[in-house]
Amino acid sequence: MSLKINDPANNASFKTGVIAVVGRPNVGKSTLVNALVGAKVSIVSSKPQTTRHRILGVRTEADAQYIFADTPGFQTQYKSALNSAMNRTVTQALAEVDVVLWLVEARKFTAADQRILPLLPRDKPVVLVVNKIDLVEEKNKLLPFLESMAQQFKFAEIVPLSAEKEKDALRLPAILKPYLPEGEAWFGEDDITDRSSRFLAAEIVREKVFRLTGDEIPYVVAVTVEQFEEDGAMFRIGVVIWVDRDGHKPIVLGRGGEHIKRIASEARVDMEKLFDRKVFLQVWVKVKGGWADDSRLIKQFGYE
Ligand SMILES: Nc1nc2c(ncn2[C@@H]2O[C@H](COP(=O)(O)OP(=O)(O)OP(=O)(O)O)[C@@H](O)[C@H]2O)c(=O)[nH]1
Ligand SMILES: [Mg+2]
Repeated sequence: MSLKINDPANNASFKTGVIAVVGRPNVGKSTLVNALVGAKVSIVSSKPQTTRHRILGVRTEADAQYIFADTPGFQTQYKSALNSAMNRTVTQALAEVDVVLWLVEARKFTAADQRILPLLPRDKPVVLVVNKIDLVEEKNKLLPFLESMAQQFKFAEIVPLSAEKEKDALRLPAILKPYLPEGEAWFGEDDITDRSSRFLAAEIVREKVFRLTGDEIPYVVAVTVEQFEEDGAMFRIGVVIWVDRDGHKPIVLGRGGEHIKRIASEARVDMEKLFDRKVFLQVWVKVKGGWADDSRLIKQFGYE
């Protein structure tokens, strides 16, 4: 059966709402949004502070449209212009939505999680998602954790799950639906994000840098798209990986360019999957000193 999201007969009961997904870095926000959308609209890595923008991921069902706002992990430990911009993105997202999903990790409630509590709105439903329950070996330890979380705030719902298990994550829409306001769909039934293919291409490259380089490099890297052209049935894409210092460049390139080749080839495979067409990808590495502390460059690189 095809969806008729703008059919007036349906509109009386159609629900559309924006759901902010917030939490400290690395709790699994982007993993969850991707599972709910059914495609990779937001990049994921095992390193904290992977997400730098608010990215909308859209899920459309026969009688509801869920607009999930993935956000950067909120953190107050390190101060830079980039981190302040990321935190502003989180507080703005919280102000503009209908429902808040707050993610914490099962049995790992830290000081960084604690600092999110005062940001939670009192006048909107807040759903607590306790993620990564697959990592809790003794399941009987989960209940006391859920009980202690329930003491912290008046949550609308508490949902333990594993975002990496699609079936588990897909319990959420039905739980959220009662909290969405009635209204027409904002996005077309095939739309999955508000972000352009250009933006997604840059993010895919940034994900590979996060995954394939050591601890320091991901945080001194920004990615811009210099070329994005249709060439017959394929896309020709050229991106620049900006690093902070001359010394970072050889690390990103690797010996004999080994590293950058791997970043480019893994990124190309992901792009071809997401865009469903052949991609010719070129990647350059350039130096722009101090960009993460320069609010002008932060804007230029698209971190508003
Ligand atoms: N074991 C397990 N790992 C998970 C689960 N969900 C996410 N992860 C892992 O947790 C790490 C962080 O996931 P992300 O989705 O990037 O987390 P995030 O909250 O978006 O992180 P930032 O964007 O940095 O704030 C990745 O290595 C994921 O594979 C889960 O349910 N179980
Ligand atoms: Mg993320």
